[in-house]
Amino acid sequence: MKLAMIGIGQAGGKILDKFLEYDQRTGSGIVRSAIAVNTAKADLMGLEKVPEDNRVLIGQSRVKGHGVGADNELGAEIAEEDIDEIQGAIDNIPVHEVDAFLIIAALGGGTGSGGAPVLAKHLKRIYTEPVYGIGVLPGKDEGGIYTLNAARSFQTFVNEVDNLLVFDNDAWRKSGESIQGGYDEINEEIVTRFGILFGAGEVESSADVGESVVDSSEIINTLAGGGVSTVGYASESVQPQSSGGLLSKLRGSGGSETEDSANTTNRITSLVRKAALGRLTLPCEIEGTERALLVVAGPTSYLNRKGIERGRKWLEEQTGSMEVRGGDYPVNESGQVAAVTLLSGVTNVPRIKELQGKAVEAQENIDDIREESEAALQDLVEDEDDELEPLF
Ligand SMILES: Nc1nc2c(ncn2[C@@H]2O[C@H](COP(=O)(O)OP(=O)(O)OP(=O)(O)O)[C@@H](O)[C@H]2O)c(=O)[nH]1
Ligand SMILES: [Mg+2]
Repeated sequence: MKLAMIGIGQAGGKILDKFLEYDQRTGSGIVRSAIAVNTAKADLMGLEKVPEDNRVLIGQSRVKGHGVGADNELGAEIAEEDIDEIQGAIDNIPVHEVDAFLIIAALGGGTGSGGAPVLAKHLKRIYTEPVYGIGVLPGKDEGGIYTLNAARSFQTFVNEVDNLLVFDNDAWRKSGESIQGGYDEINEEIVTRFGILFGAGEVESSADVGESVVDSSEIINTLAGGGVSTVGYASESVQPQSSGGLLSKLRGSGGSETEDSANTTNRITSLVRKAALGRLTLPCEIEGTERALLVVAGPTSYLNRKGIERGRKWLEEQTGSMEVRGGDYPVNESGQVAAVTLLSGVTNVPRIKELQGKAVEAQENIDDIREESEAALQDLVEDEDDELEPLF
């Protein structure tokens, strides 16, 4: 499906940049438009793929292009004050050609955390297209303010969007790596998962003969109803399909019958299990999921219908959901078969509960620290009063 993507804050912008790179590399055609919004000028200048005209600096009169320093209340205020500047950039994109908006932000900082919910609310008021969010949670070691920001932003953001797709940095942390290198890899993981998911609805019907190609409306219906979503992924290397070449002649027609065997069926079933039971973008219990979508991507000859149907049924059993859709995403030039499982409306997410508990703690600590420092200041002033006469 075609998306108007808006990255807000530093992480939001970087992930947006990666989506553009992915789109150019794979020809997936999911990014119809890309807009980056930030209070920090340097972050906007550091982007590589987002067109310069689509980079919007907000809050200049308040923070002079230096960011909001993890103050997400200020981030939200600035986004509200400068919403017309953001809308100005959106006015230049062909909204009638997009299937949905996708707002990308990290929830632990200030600009994205505060601004993303404000922007979602604004877009919902103006447009009829669905508005989705990708929200990135901070690592557990990042400290109280990030936790508090993320918990507050999460609560607001999830209510403003049609669906919040969550990625938890904490579950994807790799030890012994520089933060920068780490984020680069993490962003690649984010883009691969969501790229295949949204790319599935973008196959030109004449290009490939998928037997049950996923349509944009199936993605939209799976996300409809709101709540929080998580995505699973697993892939396996295969021989790319050389259409009409010698290899495909030897194998047969290169059509969907070629690899059709118990073997292919089993391979796909295993891949689906690996995707759903492996590391999800937001780890959670898959039982209790409201709706799900299974996408199997790769060369047509490997997209075995029986395997996909078995995988879909298995997902139905595991999630207990009556609404599990499934289909294929033919990518003949690919050297991989991949299964992507979108679990929408998940309910049992320990990380979110923990985040909210920690945030309440952090909130209380911050209040205590404030009260203590007010009292300390009072003491200080009073002590001085005892010994010194004021000058005036
Ligand atoms: N996945 C991912 N997370 C990132 C990246 N950069 C920063 N983060 C996370 O994002 C959070 C900070 O959000 P940023 O996007 O840097 O903050 P911001 O929205 O620019 O807000 P301010 O800098 O406070 O104005 C932290 O929790 C980091 O873990 C990135 O490239 N990828
Ligand atoms: Mg920043």
